[in-house]
Amino acid sequence: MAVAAATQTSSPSPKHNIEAMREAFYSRIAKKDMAPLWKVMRSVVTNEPVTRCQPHVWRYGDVKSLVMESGGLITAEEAERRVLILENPAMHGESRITNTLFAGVQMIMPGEVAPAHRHVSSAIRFVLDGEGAYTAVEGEKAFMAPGDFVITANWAPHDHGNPSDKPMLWLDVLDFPVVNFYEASFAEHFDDATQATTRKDGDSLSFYGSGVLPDGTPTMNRSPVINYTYARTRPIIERMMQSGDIDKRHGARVRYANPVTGGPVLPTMSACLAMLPKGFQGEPYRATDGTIFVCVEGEGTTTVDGKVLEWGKNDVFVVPPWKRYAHNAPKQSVLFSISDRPAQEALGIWREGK
Ligand code: GTQ
Ligand code: FE2
Repeated sequence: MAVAAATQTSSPSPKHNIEAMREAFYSRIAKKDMAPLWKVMRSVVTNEPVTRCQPHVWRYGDVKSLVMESGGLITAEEAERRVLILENPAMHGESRITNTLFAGVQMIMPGEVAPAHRHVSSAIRFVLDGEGAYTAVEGEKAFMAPGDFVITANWAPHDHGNPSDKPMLWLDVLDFPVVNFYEASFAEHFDDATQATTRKDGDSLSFYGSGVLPDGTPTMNRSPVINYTYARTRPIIERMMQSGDIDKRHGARVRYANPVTGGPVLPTMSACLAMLPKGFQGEPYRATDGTIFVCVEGEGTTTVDGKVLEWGKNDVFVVPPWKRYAHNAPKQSVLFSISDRPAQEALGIWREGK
């Protein structure tokens, strides 16, 4: 006691004093562009994933009428791409649905052309409405129908057109938040609005997606198949379901694969198609990849982190990284999904859990 009292007299507040010394030190090192790690350690090396991304659903009724309305305001040619961005409610103005992925709904009206360009960002398109519009990718036209899944790989030239008599709408998902995070974006705009198509329509699917490969096909980190049609994929999940091959969390699910390697269709994004049987009550699941779902058929709910998202045909919903979710389907339903899982796996950071 006497010692403490003596200390206090000689130095009124050693605690205050050390704090003041630390603060003075922090200001001095800030001038030399340095900062103490110990002040931020727990927030930069977090024990669990931290995300600003919120679970959310975009109902197709709203999306379709607003996208149609945008058709009266701007042409595809003027807009370059007439797309309404699906912005995560917690990230307005950041052009993203999760921290790593962009999503938007694009419309091409009859007779319109969206001019040819290419960029480092990879894209997937998932067709929601219309039939007979095409996307020309790497010299091949892929005519699209609802439920079709089309990829545009890194630096692949692409333009879209609609020779049909109905508007076509699709969901675009691109990885440009990732490309921009690395500050590695390039793009090129071609003088000709449409690219010369050098291959026959459907060549990529018949060459690479038929159980054979042109001899000497090199290994590649993106799929050589451009269009994965619903007509070919749906019967597979239906047969899986009939034979009882149903995952307790995901339903009867296939993963779209690169036929050369068995790996994901793109190095940054992977996609799945799942059928949920009538009355499905999925077990809870979580993983570090933020996932975008589209309801292709049926209706149901997905409970994400305690929040119930209701979905029906063509609704889009997002599940943030590491948030626990479980699907419920009172009717037989089909869900398409896309996420940044391959990018995380390539870096060795992807995890899943219950
Ligand atoms: O269709 O090429 O939604 O380049 C965003 C960027 C679509 C496209 C988007 C794009 C495209
Ligand atoms: Fe593009």
